Amino acid sequence: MRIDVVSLFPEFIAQCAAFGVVGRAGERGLMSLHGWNPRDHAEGNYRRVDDRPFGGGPGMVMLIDPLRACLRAVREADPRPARVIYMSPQGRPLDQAKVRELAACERLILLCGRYEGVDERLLQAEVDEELSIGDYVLSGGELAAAVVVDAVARLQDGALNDAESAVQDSFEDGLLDCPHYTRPVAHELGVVPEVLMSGNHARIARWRRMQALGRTWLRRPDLIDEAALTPADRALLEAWKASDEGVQPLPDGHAGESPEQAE
Ligand code: 4FV
Repeated sequence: MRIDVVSLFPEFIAQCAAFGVVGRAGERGLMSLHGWNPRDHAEGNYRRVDDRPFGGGPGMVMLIDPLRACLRAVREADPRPARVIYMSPQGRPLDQAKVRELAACERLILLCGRYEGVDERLLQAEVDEELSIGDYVLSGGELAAAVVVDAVARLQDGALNDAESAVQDSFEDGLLDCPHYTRPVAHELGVVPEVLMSGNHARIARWRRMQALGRTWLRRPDLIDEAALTPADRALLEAWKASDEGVQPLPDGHAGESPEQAE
């Protein structure tokens, strides 16, 4: 997979992608990452890349031509067709399903905005889709692009060692992940659940599924509604709710009251 990132700070992404799984994906030739600075494609002595917004208001807007010339150079750098993605709060929320889709692409071009954003005409002419990493405002699209690079890199075949396999990822099956434990078995902070020491893989898988269902129901009920739960899942979830883990934490400030009183 090839990823080209258009940014006023291309070294930012290069740094982000130099470590861990992403770094290794690059070393293993599973992904190549290329940074492009639109200022290198700007005209004039000042090589402007932004200007004041029409209609007034604060901040600056990124100019069309430096970005257009830069994108032309990026496209010409490799004959493979690329999907152009603009990272912005106006984009579709990024989720694991979209990450899986992008990870299957041969080539991505990630466009990072700065200032108030990019002239809309450039977006209409050059961008295939807009993606957001969350409902908050960053100072630039680079962090969002780095999130995409990391999330798709680790899904490249061979990027993860089997120990790190993506199969058990959160959201892989639309649920949150189960809790994880490692040595020591007994610690002043608590003891590892006995089932995980049982060696009974069926019981362990069942416990992990129940935990994933319960935590998702408790923390992200929206995901439970979307998840295609089997009758067995529903039974596991009811068992979890009935267990002491399923007891609803009292809302803050209601310590000592019974759940009824707290309502
Ligand atoms: C953003 C987000 C984001 C908005 C103005 C860059 C900034 C500045 N990108 N998900 N949230 N972008 O805040 O993707 O140009």
